[in-house]
Amino acid sequence: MSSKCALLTGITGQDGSYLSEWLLSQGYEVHGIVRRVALEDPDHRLSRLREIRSRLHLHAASLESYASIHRVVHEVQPDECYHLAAQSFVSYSFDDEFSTLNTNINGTHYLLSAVKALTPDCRFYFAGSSEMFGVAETVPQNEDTRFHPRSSYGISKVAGFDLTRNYREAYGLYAANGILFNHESPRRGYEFVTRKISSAVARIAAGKSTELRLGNLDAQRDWGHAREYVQAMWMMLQQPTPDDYVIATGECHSVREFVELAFCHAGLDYRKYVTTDRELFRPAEINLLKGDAAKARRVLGWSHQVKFQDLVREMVDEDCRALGV
Ligand code: G4F
Repeated sequence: MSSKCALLTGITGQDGSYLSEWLLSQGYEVHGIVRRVALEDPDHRLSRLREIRSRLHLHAASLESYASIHRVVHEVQPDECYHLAAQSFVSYSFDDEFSTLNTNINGTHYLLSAVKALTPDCRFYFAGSSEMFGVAETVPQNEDTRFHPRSSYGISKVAGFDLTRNYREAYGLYAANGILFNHESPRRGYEFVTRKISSAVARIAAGKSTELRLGNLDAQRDWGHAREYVQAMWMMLQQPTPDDYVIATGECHSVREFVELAFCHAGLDYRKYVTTDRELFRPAEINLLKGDAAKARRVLGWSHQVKFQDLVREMVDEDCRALGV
């Protein structure tokens, strides 16, 4: 067992909560940066951390303030830093490009800069994304595929990726980039399509709703289980040298397939309930993302175990259970 100390941004989110559980199970002291409002409204904003809250050290700070990030890094003196926080909803990034770019790029820059100044031996993980590939030239995408992002969110992630690699190359920081494809779970936020679907299925099955409005049903994504993906983040920081890794299942499915399976699992025919709404289509869509995680398999020994069908069923079951269906 280790007695290392880890600092997480985005600890209240899906990935942050699973990663915290994993790190605690490995004997880490786990610290997280949260917004002050989260500490004032713990029932709502810290709900994913409910079971482990008493074992965590939470620090109020803002990724928009270098001074506050500097203060927390100075206090915590982490051995490992996992930078997960971001404005991560792609659709929203079309509504407010400025805040997405400012928060995501500056937040990464501030954290890297504070780690370099205060704890240069700290190992740093950046949560890159398959959204960086955008309209990719090749399928599947791996670490050598050129980036062509299609949203300010994707652009901000490319900038974070480049900053992280630059701190590795220029200052010798142990800094690794994960290029994670979509990863879901019952803890996924309701704004993302998988949880929007699973929660709607539960509401319809419970008789509380009769309709689900969606955008592009033909988009295809490579969906894995978040619990497994956070372990890959940790594995990246346990290697002798820092590097960048694609984490994916290598399978892709359309939104329509997700919908069909989710409704079918609850004994419902999706065609009776699902309508498409042009308003929910994105100004620039990514039609197909499929990852090649061969390098992660070879170097990290990581591979996904949870199958697409099981992921969909778990999400629907959890949402139905919460409504007593
Ligand atoms: O669930 P989504 O919103 O996820 P998206 O845009 O692929 O991004 C997610 O995964 C990335 C890779 O890991 C992350 F970097 C990012 O932060 C986020 O976690 O949309 C998936 C697909 C899109 O093609 C979208 O157009 O579903 C399509 N879609 C169709 N109808 C919808 C809807 N998406 C949402 N959110 N809501 C809809 O009604």
